[in-house]
Amino acid sequence: VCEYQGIKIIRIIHPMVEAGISLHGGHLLWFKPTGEKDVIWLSENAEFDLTKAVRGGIPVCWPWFGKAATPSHGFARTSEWSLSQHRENENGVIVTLTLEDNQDTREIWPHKFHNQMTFEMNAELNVSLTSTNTDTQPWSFGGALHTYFNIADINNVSITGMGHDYLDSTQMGKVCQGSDVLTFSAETDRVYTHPQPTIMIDDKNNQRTITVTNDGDNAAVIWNPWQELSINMADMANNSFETMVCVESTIHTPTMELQPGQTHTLSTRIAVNH
Ligand code: TA6
Repeated sequence: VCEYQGIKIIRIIHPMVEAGISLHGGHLLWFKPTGEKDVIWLSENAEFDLTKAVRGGIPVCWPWFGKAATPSHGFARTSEWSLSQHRENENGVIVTLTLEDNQDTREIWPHKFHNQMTFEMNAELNVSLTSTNTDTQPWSFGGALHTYFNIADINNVSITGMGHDYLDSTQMGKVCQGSDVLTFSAETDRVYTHPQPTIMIDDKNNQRTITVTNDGDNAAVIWNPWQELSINMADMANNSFETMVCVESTIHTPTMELQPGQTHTLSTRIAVNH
């Protein structure tokens, strides 16, 4: 564990993989299988500040997605998580972090919970968020594993497996129909409501595809801010939208209800193929 601007980061160096996980936000910051380019994008202008979410990596949006309430994307991504377990052998590394309700979280969201993030890292990355209702009343939640992927050039990337039906967040959630193969030429911010279990990012200029297999979700979000929005974001360099795309394992609408003692796991598995 090292510390950077007050943020504790677990650095993983293993023959199969290098990775970094921040306790602030329970946030994976980088992931690089040996011999591969970075799979996850981290903004060169990322701000490491305990009051904000880091731009890039895999922010944990919970217990809601987007602007459903304040703060945007929930409080998990700006909360301090605890390291609960670390195991490694020749097959890879597993790190688990936990976050439970405390006075700060109950002021924002008045429920008791136990969350566990599990990061299994080898040539692949398997990230899961297991939420348990430790309260005496049921509660509902949404959220996302808001993964930022590192790509060579957004102008030469295509994505399949998102399904057809989506809500367009750039048009106030208008219901739209898309095509099988998705390419990018402008700001894109969409909630796909019937994604396939496996989504493929064809990163042509890197001569690789990334497969994203989500589970426990009911939607897949895709996001690229394009130039104008990036210019307006202090933690993103003006042209860095060209090398990132978010594909997110998401619980959108309807949100998920958990009875006392009940558990739910939201996950994303990420693999690189040549
Ligand atoms: O998942 C897409 C999205 O909700 C976009 O609307 C965009 O705002 C993005 O997430 C980033 O949100 P943030 O709060 O991290 O700036």
